[in-house]
Amino acid sequence: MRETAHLIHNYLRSSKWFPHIWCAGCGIGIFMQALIRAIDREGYSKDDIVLISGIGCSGRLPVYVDFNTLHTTHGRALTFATGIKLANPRLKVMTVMGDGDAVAIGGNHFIHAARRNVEIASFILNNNVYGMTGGQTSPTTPYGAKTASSPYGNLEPDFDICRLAEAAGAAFVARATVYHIRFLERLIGMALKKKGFAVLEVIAQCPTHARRFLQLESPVEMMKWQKDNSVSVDKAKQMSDAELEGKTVIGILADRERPNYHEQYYRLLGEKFEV
Ligand SMILES: Cc1ncc(C[n+]2csc(CCOP(=O)(O)OP(=O)(O)O)c2C)c(N)n1
Ligand code: SF4
Ligand SMILES: [Mg+2]
Repeated sequence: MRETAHLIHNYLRSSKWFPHIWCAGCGIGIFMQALIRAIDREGYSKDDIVLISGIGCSGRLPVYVDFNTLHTTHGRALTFATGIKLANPRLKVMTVMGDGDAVAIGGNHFIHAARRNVEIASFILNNNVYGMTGGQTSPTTPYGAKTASSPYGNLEPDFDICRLAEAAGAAFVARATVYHIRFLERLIGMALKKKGFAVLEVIAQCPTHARRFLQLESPVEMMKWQKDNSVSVDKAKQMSDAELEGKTVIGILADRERPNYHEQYYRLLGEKFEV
């Protein structure tokens, strides 16, 4: 394990952009630490990696890390990422998106990036809410939750991001929480190495907005909830639907080989135009 000082010096724009904007106890910083550690452990050169985000609290992450970075428009991280991967396939392309960013406004881009199997490691920080804009309902807000935009209770059923990704064709689909940080780090490493569209949903608490409707006392309680309510994929296979109610299944949910988009694209270019 590399020293913390080395990680801070090497990977954070600490003299330029800090202090960061995140609230005390937010899960996004924990993910950022796991991402940096995973990148360092896998030995990627900073020049060979690109991190792209949309807009949101999670979308702010590329501002703080010293890779090639792009902070784009809400819901469009995957469109920029697809263009970058096609223009320069040698780059390791990653996105970080919020739940709203990825599957509300960006939902169509998400489905089609999975269908095309573009080689992007896609990290979705699911805090069950629109954090940045003041706590509105997102597609992963629980049914019945009282939020800024559903003061009498959310009438929409919530969405399973991983099931959507798997059905749409993603080559790698996994889920982790920020509580299980070492496990999270390993899954980030696996997503980075996948030669296709890799989706890692990360359950990350928003203590400022989601804490109230999840009826939890503090960021610590939110992380304790992640610990107490998570079950591994293997354990989940032994459990009934009733036993799985309210649980978060963590681990690898899909891992398969499919032709990826940029390799097919360059093969076609070579055949037709001798590029
Ligand atoms: C086209 C467009 N529509 C709406 C917004 C306003 N907006 C900014 S962030 C956001 C939602 C953020 O929620 P999420 O993606 O879950 O990220 P979080 O802040 O929770 O990390 C919205 C609606 C915008 N910036 N651009
Ligand atoms: S509003 Fe929520 S998601 Fe945004 S920084 Fe604060 S705690 Fe984190
Ligand atoms: Mg969110």
